[in-house]
Amino acid sequence: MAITYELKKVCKQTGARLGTVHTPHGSFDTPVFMPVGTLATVKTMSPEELNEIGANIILSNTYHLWLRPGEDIIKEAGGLHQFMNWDKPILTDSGGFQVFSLSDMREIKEEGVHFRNHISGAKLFLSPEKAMHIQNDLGSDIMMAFDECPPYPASFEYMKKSVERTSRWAERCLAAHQRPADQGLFGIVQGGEYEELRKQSARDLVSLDFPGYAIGGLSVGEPKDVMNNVLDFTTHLLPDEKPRYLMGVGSPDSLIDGAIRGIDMFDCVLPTRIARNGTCMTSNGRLVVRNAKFARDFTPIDENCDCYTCRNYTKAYIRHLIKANETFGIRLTTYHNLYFLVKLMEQVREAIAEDRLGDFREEFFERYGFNKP
Ligand code: PRF
Ligand code: ZN
Repeated sequence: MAITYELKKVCKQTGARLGTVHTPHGSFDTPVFMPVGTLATVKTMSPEELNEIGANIILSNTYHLWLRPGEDIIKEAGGLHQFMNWDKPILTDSGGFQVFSLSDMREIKEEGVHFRNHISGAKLFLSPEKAMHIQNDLGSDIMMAFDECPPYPASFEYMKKSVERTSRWAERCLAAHQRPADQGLFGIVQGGEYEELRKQSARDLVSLDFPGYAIGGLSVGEPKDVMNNVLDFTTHLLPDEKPRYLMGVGSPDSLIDGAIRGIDMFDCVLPTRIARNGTCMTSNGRLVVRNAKFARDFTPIDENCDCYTCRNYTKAYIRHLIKANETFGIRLTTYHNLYFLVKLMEQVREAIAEDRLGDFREEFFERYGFNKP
């Protein structure tokens, strides 16, 4: 099996899991946050810098790499790892979600999805078989099944039809997968906020015996307590001996609350996206370094951070760079934000090891300002 999960310990205070996922390109400890490298690069970060901050797995996207430069070119380069000079694990999303969030005029059929290219406007078609073929060519360590992620809110009737189609698509993905020996394929549980449908989706997918499972269809506009509630009744439907991945979630509070509900893997564009407009995650909450009040602030972004950015540069300098559109500014904020989340997950793993993730959550939320009304 390409992907194996080792459950090392369960936090006595919260039930969070400490583990390790093994892949053909090495192992990573969980819970983990995966930086997003949509177009075969984590925007502004070199692979050396990703190594330096302690990132041990990154995510990339089938949809974007299929359109540009094309999976044939990446295959010819020797696969995505070689193409981008990253030799640690890579997870690729299937394109399912991106088709629904980025494209115009999509039409969902049993066979697959017809839509228009968000760059050129050309007519395109993506199906379970095609998503598997592209991901086999990319050579990612973890591939995702081709699913439908319905918008929030969706009616029970629509969601039921969608979940059933996603289960049929998952079966087609397994049948089309050409490299099960060195690429692990994860199934994606859907079902929106409906407990009955999450149960149905989990039952269908677990019976297909994937090496890991994702929970999709969350962080699509629903309130946080809806997401936490869905996790409360969904994670325990999944086998203990397989990794669980919550897709598209990356705010610090949701990472901690997800880990407490038994999630092992997370990804999100949030830290890198907000970094590019000058917003930083710090131990005292979000900080907008572009803000005029930092024009003469010669202290680091986060006094409690020992990253390259915080050891060497001031808010005043970074603010100046970003306001002047100097690319070094967004490199510094991106580096800091990713370091912040990677370190946060290290602290979460340490707290699980010592059975005190509940205490850690309280302290973190207090400092970060989540407990304020
Ligand atoms: N499905 C897939 N990718 C995703 C999602 C999903 O539901 C989400 C939902 N937040 C993010 N990325 N395939
Ligand atoms: Zn820093």
